[in-house]
Amino acid sequence: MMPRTARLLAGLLLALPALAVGAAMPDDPYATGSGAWGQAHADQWALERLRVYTDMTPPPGEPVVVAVIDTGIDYTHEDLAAERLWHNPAEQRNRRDDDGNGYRDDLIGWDFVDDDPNPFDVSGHGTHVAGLIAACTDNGLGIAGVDPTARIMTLKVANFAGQAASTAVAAAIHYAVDHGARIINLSLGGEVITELEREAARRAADAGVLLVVAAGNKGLDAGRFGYAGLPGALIVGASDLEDGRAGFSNFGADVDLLAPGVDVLSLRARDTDFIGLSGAPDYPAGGATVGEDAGYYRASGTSFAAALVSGLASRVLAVRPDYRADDLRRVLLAGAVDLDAPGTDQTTGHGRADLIGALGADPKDYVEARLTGVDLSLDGQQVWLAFTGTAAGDAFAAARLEVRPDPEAVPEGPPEDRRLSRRERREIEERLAALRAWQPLGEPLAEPASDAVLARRSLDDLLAMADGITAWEVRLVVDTADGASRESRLRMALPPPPAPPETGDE
Ligand SMILES: [Ca+2]
Ligand SMILES: [Ca+2]
Ligand SMILES: [Ca+2]
Ligand SMILES: [Ca+2]
Repeated sequence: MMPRTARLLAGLLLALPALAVGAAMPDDPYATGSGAWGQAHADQWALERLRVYTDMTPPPGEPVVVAVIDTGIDYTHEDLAAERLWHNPAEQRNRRDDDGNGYRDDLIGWDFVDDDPNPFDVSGHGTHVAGLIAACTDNGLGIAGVDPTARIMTLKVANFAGQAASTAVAAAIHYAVDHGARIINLSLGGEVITELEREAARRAADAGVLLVVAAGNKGLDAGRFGYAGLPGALIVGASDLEDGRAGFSNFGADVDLLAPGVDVLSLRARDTDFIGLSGAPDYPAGGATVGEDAGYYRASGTSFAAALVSGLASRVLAVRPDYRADDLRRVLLAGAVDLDAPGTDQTTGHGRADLIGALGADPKDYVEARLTGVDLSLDGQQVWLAFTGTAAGDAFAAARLEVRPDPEAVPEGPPEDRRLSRRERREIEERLAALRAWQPLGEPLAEPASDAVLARRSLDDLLAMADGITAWEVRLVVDTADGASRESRLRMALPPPPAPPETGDE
């Protein structure tokens, strides 16, 4: 009979099949190298940071199909061989539409720009994205991909300049859903989304397909930009080498998580230089090209952060094929490494993506604590603040909202003033300590709430709490069924109190 501890250990190892395997670095030179373009960091620092190398054992399940809706792919690249591509099993090259799906000879996907079966990449953007997800790995050549077993479905919607028609994007999403993609990567710009695209995204969500979307590179609140508004989408911003938000990355309550998006190395499509094409100032032609054969390329942007998360999602799904899109989203968020303010915040969302965290998270043991904003309304002379967000999940037990003045706005101690008595100093110290403490904002929540008003408070009330300090911090704390808690924080500036009515004296 096995000793009890050994049995327990065996049970634990069985429960964690993906974590129990030792690390083995792939033999691709850039996977282990550094300084390939004179930089101080690892060539594939992004994969290292996501802890992709911790377990390179091929997952046991079926390859996951990831649709890349982008500028196409250079399928002749030697580090992205044919076996990394999705092939339409019901189609043959015979100028007929064998599977009757409306697309003739769509062997590996479709070119929605020219409406033909050849989605070749003349820009380079789509190839860079695809390489991050599924470049040939452990083949002694170039880079490693995040999920070496994934298959890329190539759906070309953007021309050489990266412009895409909304009809093409919508059609591509439908194609991906119809042909078995489990993940869709959408790393496109564009500020307006159409109802057609929204409908397609809803259909993808209903079909259990995870839509991974780049937050955008304007350094602004993502909520105001196009594809971040698609229903059900997982919105990815970019992090930098120091695990902070990259300055160009959009942010805000809509950003779900970050992934590395600065100086990210991937494949270069033949004869392309998309940074040069974008008209970036001070960029010398070919400056981002890497390797003796110029087959690789480094670039920064939320596009590549999104691609890394698509690869991560694919890798998780390969290990856990029974996960629904919702489960996948939950473990990616719960498994992220918390950055910036504790819990979900406006700068980094749930934090930076992490493979081991995602594989270790349980989608059933999930709670969401997420403050999304503060809405102001005027009722007579009284200004009201409504705090909105989500406090929900299977493991939800209770939730509470709390506020305090921004600790940086609260003085460290009493002023250096000889006239203050000992008693006066003590009183000031007590008052400052009270200001630093969290104070409840309304009644605790006994029931979960999604995208709802979680608490309401008058401006006068808040101003009275803080001696005229207008920089505030709000936090939502959700207690879980197992006694743990998750939180979300939001910084806000209180508006000035409404001006008194004009008296006509002045
Ligand atoms: Ca066809
Ligand atoms: Ca055919
Ligand atoms: Ca390789
Ligand atoms: Ca955080």
